[in-house]
Amino acid sequence: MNIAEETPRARRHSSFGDESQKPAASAGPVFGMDFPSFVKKYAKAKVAIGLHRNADPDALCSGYALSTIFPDSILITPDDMGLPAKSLAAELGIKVHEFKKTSRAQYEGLIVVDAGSYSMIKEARDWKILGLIDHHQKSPPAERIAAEFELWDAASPSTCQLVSQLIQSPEPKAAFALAVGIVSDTARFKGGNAQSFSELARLLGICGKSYKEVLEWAEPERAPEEKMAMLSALSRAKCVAYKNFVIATTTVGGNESDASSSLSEFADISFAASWKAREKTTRVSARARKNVKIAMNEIMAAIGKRFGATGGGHAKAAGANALEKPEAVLEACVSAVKDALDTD
Ligand SMILES: [Mn+2]
Repeated sequence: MNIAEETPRARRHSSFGDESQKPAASAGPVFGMDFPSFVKKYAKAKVAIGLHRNADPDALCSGYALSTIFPDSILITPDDMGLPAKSLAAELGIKVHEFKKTSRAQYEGLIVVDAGSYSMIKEARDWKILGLIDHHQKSPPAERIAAEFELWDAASPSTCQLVSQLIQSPEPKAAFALAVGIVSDTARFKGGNAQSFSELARLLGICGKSYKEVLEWAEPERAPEEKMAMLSALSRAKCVAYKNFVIATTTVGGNESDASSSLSEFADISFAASWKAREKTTRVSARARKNVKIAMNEIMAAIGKRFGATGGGHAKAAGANALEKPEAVLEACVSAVKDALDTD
């Protein structure tokens, strides 16, 4: 499923003053041992830091920043990273290994970032899980990854923000990477909170880079053919109005996450689906604008389950896999939204 690359948008519509001002030292709910003890325990160990499949800048950058405090660590991923993460890794000279080419026996264990569910990183099932830092909604217990050290905070707009709050003095390159991850995963602050701004300001001070430079890597220009594909997906979109909400759907050859994001610039709720012929699976990506109260991760979990697979993510950005053709899945998504709006 593509939930890992789903970018949370505005999480809540707050009036002044109701946004909790956590001190920088507190990075949210910690389970198991505390972070300093965790770092101390594995400081000299050979560890792997696992990124979810189709890694995005939030996964890459939080993993990279973490790797700077575990000197004998590698970054490891199930498959090809997404294009924005891939070009950023090339720019910063970050080496990322593949699970299938890595001998597990050589490592003490795995620290998972930006994923809390085995459905986002199924290769982790074979590993001893040492640590977990994530901001996705909790997945069902059977899919949930448990670790010795867990920092799990679904209220955090990005994993990079959590890691930034953990690491008091990141190296300049790690600070730049974390800044890119924060801007990218908040969809340029649509999903940010007060700490997103304070951490970003701090990180810019450390890395000495401009916001413009960070933005260029957080939201890289697409290739012309990608832009063409996206515009044609938008022109094929079907829209329905229901109870004052506009629901839009479209099918794409890939990049369903980008397509549903683009649709949601105007539609209140959007779905983009692509057919993965090899897996005989539809991958669907969902978005909701800030005025929508229903949680898309719940809709996607139900769709995944209904069509023999899984789904989840964030309230405003979620995704699912479904063992059914895109048209039927999109139809089910629209009905699920209507049902949810009926009971809302
Ligand atoms: Mn993330």
